[in-house]
Amino acid sequence: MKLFGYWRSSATYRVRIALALKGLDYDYQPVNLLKGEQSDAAYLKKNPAALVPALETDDGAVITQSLAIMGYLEDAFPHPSILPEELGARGHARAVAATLACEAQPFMNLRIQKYLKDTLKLDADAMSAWLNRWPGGAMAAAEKMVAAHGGAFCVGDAPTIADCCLVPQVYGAKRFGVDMSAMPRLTEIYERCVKLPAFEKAHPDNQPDAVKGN
Ligand SMILES: N[C@@H](CCC(=O)N[C@@H](CS)C(=O)NCC(=O)O)C(=O)O
Repeated sequence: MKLFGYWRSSATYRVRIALALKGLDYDYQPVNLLKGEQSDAAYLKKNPAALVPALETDDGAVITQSLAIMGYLEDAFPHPSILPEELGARGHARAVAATLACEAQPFMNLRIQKYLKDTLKLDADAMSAWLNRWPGGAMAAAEKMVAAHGGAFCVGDAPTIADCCLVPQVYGAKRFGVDMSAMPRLTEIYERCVKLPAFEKAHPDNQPDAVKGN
């Protein structure tokens, strides 16, 4: 399998965690977002949305969208699973994952932040208000969803697709200064996850395209 991604992309980071939790090997193909390589003609053939990640399977199929990629990995390589066994908990894990991947991260994606700064000319205070209102607001909802469920991880006592989405979201939130002081459960689970070898392997700093000291 080939994973097209970028070291600091939170959506790529999700997939790297899922691959590592499943113990799967892959060929990592960096797409430099700061150089605009997501819009290169060759890459657009893989993902017309000009976003990373994209996963090319050994059969040559190209799957985009991190949640769909993780769904593919779960279908193709079910053991170990990144979903809880009980059906209600499975649904809940998917809901937490979607809250983070669909309601939080899109509002802090690179092209959105560029548009806010370069086109709408938001200053640092307005950017901070945006980040705390939108990604921060969705994370606050995830905090409640996770707190209602209990367990060492987002849903239960083993990492699931929800934790694959949580860790990159917290990584991005810390990077962009989202206030997480009212999110003790997310913070605690994040701290627990990052100590695990699969999460360590998937960390942005440990990728071949990582830029040191950045
Ligand atoms: N919903 C997509 C989001 C993908 C996404 O936002 N990718 C970002 C990096 S995390 C990207 O490629 N940004 C490039 C850009 O904004 O130009 C997914 O889950 O895969």
